[in-house]
Amino acid sequence: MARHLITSAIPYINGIKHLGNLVGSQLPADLYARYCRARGHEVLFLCATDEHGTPAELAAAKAGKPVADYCAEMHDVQAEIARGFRLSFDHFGRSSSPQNHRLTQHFAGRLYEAGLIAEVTEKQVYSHADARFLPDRYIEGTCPNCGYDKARGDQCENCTKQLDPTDLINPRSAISGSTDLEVRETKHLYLRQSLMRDRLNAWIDSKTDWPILTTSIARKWLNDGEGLQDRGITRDLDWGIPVRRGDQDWPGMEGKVFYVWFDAPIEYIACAAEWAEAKGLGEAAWRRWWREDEGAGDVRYTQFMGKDNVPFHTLSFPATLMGSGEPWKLVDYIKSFNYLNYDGGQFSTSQGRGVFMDQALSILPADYWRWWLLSHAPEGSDSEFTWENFQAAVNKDLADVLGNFVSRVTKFCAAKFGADVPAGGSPGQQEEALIARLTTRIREYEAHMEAMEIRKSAAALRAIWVEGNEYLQEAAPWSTIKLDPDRAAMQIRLALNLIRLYAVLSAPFIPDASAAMLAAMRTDDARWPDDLPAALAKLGAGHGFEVPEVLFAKITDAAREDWQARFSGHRA
Ligand code: B3M
Ligand code: ZN
Repeated sequence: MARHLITSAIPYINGIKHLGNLVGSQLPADLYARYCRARGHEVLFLCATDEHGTPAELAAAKAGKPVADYCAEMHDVQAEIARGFRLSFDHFGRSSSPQNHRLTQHFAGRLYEAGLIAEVTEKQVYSHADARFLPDRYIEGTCPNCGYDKARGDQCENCTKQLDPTDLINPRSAISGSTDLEVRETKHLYLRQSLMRDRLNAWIDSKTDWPILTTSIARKWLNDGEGLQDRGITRDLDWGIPVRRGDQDWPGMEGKVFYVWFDAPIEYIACAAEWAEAKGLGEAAWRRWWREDEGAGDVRYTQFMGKDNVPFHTLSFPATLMGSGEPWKLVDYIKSFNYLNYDGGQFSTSQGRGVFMDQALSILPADYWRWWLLSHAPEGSDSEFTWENFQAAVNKDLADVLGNFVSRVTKFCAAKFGADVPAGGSPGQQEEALIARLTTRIREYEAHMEAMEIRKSAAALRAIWVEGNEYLQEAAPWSTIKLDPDRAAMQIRLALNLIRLYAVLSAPFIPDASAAMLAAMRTDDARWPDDLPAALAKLGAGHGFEVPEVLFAKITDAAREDWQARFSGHRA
């Protein structure tokens, strides 16, 4: 038994995530958390909403709501969808929590004392009408290069030229349209990551077991071009965590907040504190997951994220933790993902192209999506969602292979032997051979799950389901029953036990179907099959069972075509 701390990248608060986002962090994290729990480990699985930054402010303004209210509402919306997908977070927190305010200010104070924060005076555009500084991309004007009149302060979309806001002709605020702008001096804090380059390098070098995708991104930022850049960690915004050093004011930083990417990873820690509070546990309860000196020495910490988030988790966040000089738990393994594309293009949040999490649940139950997404996780390279492929996988893997097995076995037994597990007969060579094959396959499945090889795990699980079908085909209890009813009873008893076994093994992928299978077998014994022969004898003669409702309905061509048209773009 080990202790696993598991976090998924925390989704931005503004808007609902698409399936590509889901498969790149929350869903595989859930798979792993469920697996670790099933193997008897102690697990703390955390996620939260990432609530600060300009996008949150602007989305709230667009919705005509105070930003705090907007975030509270959207947090509940995301929490509800996460429940819909059966994401088994121990806590779904909020980066705007008081715990995160305290911890973020604490880290800033420690980094300052360690000489790792620089105060830099910069020139920035201030809008009188909006009463705020404008980030570069919220200033619009005419491009000096091509004359395009909607160029942004950071780049012209038309000719792709990189710009400074002061390059723009007739600059105006993208928020209010006001041209009453002024360049003002303002002070910002920089995290001096460059001073930690050697430490970070050595740390990344020590991670020889990490996926190449993770380490190659980290090395690129550490060593390429100008190397590790110091990063601005403050912004001139109203909404966010006020800049303080621990519990003291920070002279010259009044009215400023920390940059969203500074406080977001700290929420992984704060979320544990929120969890402890919600559970009525004390400080020690969460610190034993996060402080090496308070019990986290034996914790294994795994993070899940899309590749775009890797630099922040391999460099900036570790720099924050190491730089504090305190024994905070550093990540042990980062599982990162490529992108999932949608039907010949990209998922697009702005164009509403692709399937978003709420829409997905409105057309099919969570397990259908979980199975397809996990079995096609973009691990080695980008992967693509197509409706044809989705339809084929659901119909074949879930309906034909697994669903059909469950329905054939239970229906046949109910018709020929009644509503209890039948008595009689004893296993022979065929059964021994099956058990030997299954044992090998289960060990394979476990090895892939432990290595977080998600596609391989799905393939191994499917192969375990196939074994059941092949056994049934070979054993043919519908024929055996005519000559040797005892032997048929033994075969069907084994097959009913396979249903329970499949429920246990499949739960990390398809938790609802797994629960339905256990319920049909009238058991809640979901112990992992460390001893397979024993696991396959759990449901003994006389144990009642039910014929379950159809586990997985097939997707028709008509439904597929309808969805294909509906999700091609321009979400209503
Ligand atoms: N919120 C990006 C995203 O939602 C960002 C991740 C933060 S992880 C600390 O994909
Ligand atoms: Zn231009």
